[in-house]
Amino acid sequence: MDEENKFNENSKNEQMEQFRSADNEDKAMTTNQGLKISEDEFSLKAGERGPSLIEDFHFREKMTHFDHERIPERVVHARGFAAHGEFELYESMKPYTKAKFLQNPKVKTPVFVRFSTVVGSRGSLDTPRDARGFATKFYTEEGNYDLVANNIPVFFIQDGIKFPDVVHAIKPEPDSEMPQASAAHDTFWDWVSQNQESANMIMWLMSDRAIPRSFRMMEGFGVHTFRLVNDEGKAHFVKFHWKPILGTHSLVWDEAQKLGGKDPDFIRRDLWDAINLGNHAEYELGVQIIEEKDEFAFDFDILDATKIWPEEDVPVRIIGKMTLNRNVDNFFAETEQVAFHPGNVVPGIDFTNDPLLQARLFSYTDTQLLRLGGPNFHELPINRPVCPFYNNQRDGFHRQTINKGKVSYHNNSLANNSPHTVNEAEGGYVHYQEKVEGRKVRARSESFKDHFSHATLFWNSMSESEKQHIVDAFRFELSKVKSKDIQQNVVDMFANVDVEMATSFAKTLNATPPSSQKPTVTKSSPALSQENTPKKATTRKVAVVIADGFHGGNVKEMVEALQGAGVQVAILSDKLGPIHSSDGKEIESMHTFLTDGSVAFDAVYIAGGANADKPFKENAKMFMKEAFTHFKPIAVTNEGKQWFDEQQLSDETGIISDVGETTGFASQFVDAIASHRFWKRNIS
Ligand code: HDE
Repeated sequence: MDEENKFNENSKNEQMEQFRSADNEDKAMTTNQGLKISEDEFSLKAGERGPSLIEDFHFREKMTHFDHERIPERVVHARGFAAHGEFELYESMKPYTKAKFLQNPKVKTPVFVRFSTVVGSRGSLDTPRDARGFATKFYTEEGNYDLVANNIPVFFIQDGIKFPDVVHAIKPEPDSEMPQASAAHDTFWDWVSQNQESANMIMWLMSDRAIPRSFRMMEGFGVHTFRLVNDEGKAHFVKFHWKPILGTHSLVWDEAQKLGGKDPDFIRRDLWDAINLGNHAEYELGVQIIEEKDEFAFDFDILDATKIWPEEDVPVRIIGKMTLNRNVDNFFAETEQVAFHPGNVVPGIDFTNDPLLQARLFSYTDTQLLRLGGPNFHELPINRPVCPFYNNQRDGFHRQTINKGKVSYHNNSLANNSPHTVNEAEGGYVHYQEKVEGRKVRARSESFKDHFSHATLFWNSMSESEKQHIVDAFRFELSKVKSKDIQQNVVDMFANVDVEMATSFAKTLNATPPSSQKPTVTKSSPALSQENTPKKATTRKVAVVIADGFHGGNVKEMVEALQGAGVQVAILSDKLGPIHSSDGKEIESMHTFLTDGSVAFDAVYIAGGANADKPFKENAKMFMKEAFTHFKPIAVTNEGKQWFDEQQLSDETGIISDVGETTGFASQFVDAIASHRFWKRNIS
């Protein structure tokens, strides 16, 4: 095999094939020792009504395995969902980095991506207000490179030593273990108001970014400043970005909460279904690059993880695309056992002194030793690099490799000093030789002391509706806080971001409004607003609500137009099975009012039906009213139009109505779906 083709986008899948279990079909059941089993429903007893016998090895094996089937969930990011895919480079990054997977645009690299919520337990829900993890493992020919990112570009803290504190504060309170998967409680907001470096992250957390519509519609950010190092040893500072091709989109808060009950798996289901349907999730990789000489050219410290590099000042250069195109075969073996680590780097990618990053470089292996039960978790199929690995590490729990020979030390003469180290030119990793000097101190750098400018920058960059959502989120969260003092502390803290904003939620809390001293930052960054993200109809989900006696022609035309535009259509009625049109046709209903609320869809088309009974009509009205209050596009025809009119909703923005004759009805609806939400709609 020539070197060029040795590794490709299929390398990981091919490697994993050897670990996949054989098909069970037509096979005799055996114990784990291979012994065929004659009976699997009754334990071995002394007499039919007698005591069970300890010699029943089959019962013992089956029960013992079951008793040990759980491993500790991740201390954060416990609830995750993952998929396989590939990364393809658009342009060589050779001038900046020697990383092999970033050299040749022809090379495709296999990847595995795990998305996650941060706070909730593994069995919690997909739609809480929370940051989302976006961790990518690139299986490169030089070893695994992990870009362990979030969907928010900044973090709560500047120094990793505070991580246990913020996590303890945001997790359920330790006495009652409440609330689950939520920041809306006293300990978190107490922590926030006593740790004001969190201001910028909290603005993001209160924004729509924290309730994404889909993993397919989320940005990803490496957060820290890393280094790219080229062949000549020259380094540049870099920040990594993932930009979703479908744009960055969110739920509305009421919808997110309802989805938590109706379908706690809403977001993982979205990714699973999309991949199965061939709607692969796509993200472009972008880099922001700063020359070493410009390290101090900004009015913030580029090593401070509570700051962004505004895209208007440091443009994001798009260098490649990742496509997630294959679901896992087994959740536990892959999604649960995958172990990411920001310290998994390849030559050409290096660290900086960001004190948050430095702490992470310790924490990930440490936690995985516990979670995965010992030091050999790199041998698990999902974690193995596609390139071979050789060293003198041996033994430990669950060791898979049978290392041959008596030599397991370095230096040695018995094995010709194998395995041997190699120099940089031969691919040996050499740490970037940054010059460091200083006194040992426990201190925050002066350059990390501004906590509010970027929070105000974020606020200034929001559209009117985005601002309203932020204020509403503060209102919601803080209304759940019981301590008046904590509420007041938060109001006072966020007056440093924007006085009007803090005043708006102070009123709801009955707290003392802040004085009118205005923050001085006037700058904004349009790239931060989701108003400016790509918007498309493709892969959006529409409920087509029909009753018996529906207008066959209208519905057919609409369904064809929607499918033609790549929209996913779900037929919904009051029952499953065939629904009959007035002209003798039938369409299969796969969804009902009982199983799916309007929250499960991006838009609704209420076609109605002449034979709809009263309960149907009431359900349909409720369905459209809910979609209306979530600012969604609604199309109505025939009875649907009547029911809409009967509700006397105050506004027709985003409502496409037709009594059968309007031309372009379906295409108007497709356009409305591509607009996603009608924020100007008056829902009061
Ligand atoms: Fe993590 N983080 N983290 N984190 N993190 C973990 O590692 C930690 C931080 C992120 O899908 C843990 O294997 C510390 C920032 C993701 O498996 C743990 C600090 C960012 C995931 C850990 C941070 C992240 C984790 C828990 C501050 C965005 C899930 C289980 C110094 C750039 C990966 C595990 C997956 C998981 C520690 C801060 C992203 C405990 C100490 C900033 C996406 O090691």
